[in-house]
Amino acid sequence: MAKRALITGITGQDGSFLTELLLDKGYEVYGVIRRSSSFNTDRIDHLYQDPHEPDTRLRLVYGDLNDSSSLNTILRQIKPDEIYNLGAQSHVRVSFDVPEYTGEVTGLGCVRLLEALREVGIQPKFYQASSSELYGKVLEVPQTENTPFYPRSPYGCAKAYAYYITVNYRESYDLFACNGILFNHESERRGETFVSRKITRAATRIKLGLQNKLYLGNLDAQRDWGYAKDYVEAMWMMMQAEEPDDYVIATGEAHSVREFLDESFSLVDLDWKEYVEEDPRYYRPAEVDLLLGDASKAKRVLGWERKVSFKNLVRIMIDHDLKLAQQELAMQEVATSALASKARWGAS
Ligand code: NAP
Ligand code: G4F
Repeated sequence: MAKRALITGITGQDGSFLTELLLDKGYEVYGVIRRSSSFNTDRIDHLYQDPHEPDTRLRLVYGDLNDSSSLNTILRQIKPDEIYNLGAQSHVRVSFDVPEYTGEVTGLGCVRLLEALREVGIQPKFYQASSSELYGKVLEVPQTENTPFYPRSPYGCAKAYAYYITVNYRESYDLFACNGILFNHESERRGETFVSRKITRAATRIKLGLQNKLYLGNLDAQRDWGYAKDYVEAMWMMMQAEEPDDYVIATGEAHSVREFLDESFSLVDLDWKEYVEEDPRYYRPAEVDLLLGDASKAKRVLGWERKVSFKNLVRIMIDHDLKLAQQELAMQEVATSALASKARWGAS
């Protein structure tokens, strides 16, 4: 019988790649989606809306990490073999604006799900999307599974709660529960307000004359950036290991926002210094200056290694966003010529 996976955060970047991976491996995938006033399933539409070959192994259910009763109902009905808790208010800057809400979803959401498991009386494997933001003002470089945490944002603090409650349920209830401490990972599906995608969208739009300027915050921050597809593979590998454990997933290379700009703009033959302005609106009350991970445990125990380099990651994102900008330009041209012909007919 096919294994059943339940994913919270299925509409996000990682949720969409993980769904593809699990369907490829023969799983039935259930995704928790939130009711929203506009469509929020763009990243997975290609998987369940193909009229020629709709994948009936993917099913979406309404629920919310802030709503215990929905989580109880979902677990009772689905009884999954594996749960991937990827749902979160995941934007660090925004977490300073909505700290309480971030605590609810990103922190308490995890224990709501864990408690729902106990109430329903099932023992699925459990993956918690932990984050390198736990290290915050880093106490050691590079960061490993043993580096103490020092979160620097409401998001980081909420993730710290979720990390420890996952460890606690593993130890208290003999649950197969893992924390993947993932460093930044990006892709062509990354949300457009995260710095990597903000840069690749802007570089390609500026190239085609669709945008003039790019406003950014701290250009000196350094991150260990990998490709999201490689990282969802690590999630799955953790869940297939003999013992539940916590793992750092990272590339072992740090690059600054400035370097991300260099790499992106050079791929479209532009000099970013002519277009980028620093805007204090994007500064954070407390910044995380440097994140650099050591994933040797994941390599040793799971055999996990990243496949996509920093340069290739930026290239994948630029190639994708260039096509997007070309489509945007073509649509603008169609709209302009329709307006022009309307004006001509109107004048005659
Ligand atoms: P993302 O693109 O922001 O996706 C977040 C997902 O969470 C979306 O599907 C969102 O649904 C869902 N969500 C938000 N609030 C929810 C709620 N109240 N109940 C249920 N679902 C809710 O994030 P991502 O980059 O894929 O990251 C996945 C997870 O890994 C997150 O927990 C993130 O914090 C963590 N993480 C990410 C990185 C990274 O570099 N990407 C690194 C370490 C850890 P809507 O589409 O409806 O908003
Ligand atoms: O792209 P970012 O917003 O990612 P950040 O804060 O590192 O968080 C991401 O990675 C975490 C893993 O470490 C995840 F847990 C989290 O969910 C999220 O996916 O910002 C990266 C850096 C920061 O130092 C920020 O100050 O870029 C700097 N930055 C400079 N200008 C900017 C901007 N960040 C954003 N979002 N927008 C800017 O205009």
